[in-house]
Amino acid sequence: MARSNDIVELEPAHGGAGLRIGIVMSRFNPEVGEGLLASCKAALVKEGVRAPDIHLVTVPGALEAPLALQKMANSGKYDALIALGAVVRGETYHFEVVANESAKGITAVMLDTGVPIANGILTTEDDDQALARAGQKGAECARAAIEMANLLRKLDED
Ligand code: INI
Repeated sequence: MARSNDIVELEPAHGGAGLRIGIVMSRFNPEVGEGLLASCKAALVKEGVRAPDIHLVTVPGALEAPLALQKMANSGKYDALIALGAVVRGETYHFEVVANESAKGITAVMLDTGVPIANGILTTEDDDQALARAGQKGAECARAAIEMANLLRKLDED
């Protein structure tokens, strides 16, 4: 726990046992979404989250993710949430709008509700880039969600 004589550090905790995790996945890029979901789910279970404690909802696109996340955060049922999806520049003339507004919305929900949200909405130039990143990003979000849920619990206890 102690890093040195004069400061006290709360160590990151990576165990997921007992945590309830909500996932909101955009269906806009189904192949990328499924890749993100598979790696995310595998990493959550590997860290000890029980499958029945992982709840998935899907939304049409990344712009709808913040509202679903807000509803889930306000329900009080989840220790952390995860947003999954992709915004691909080659597929939209309003790439910046979708990418920026979805990220802004997700951050706003997290700060307004106090429920951690791992943002796994990829922003890429094309589908190939998104598919290549999906495996890593899904697992990264799972680990970030668990770590932040555990951190908030520790800070509550502190
Ligand atoms: N939604 C995405 O999740 N990814 C995209 O790449 C995308 N593009 O390309 O436009 C996208 N658009 C849909 C948007 O999220 C909303 O669903 C739509 O505007 C209706 O509100």
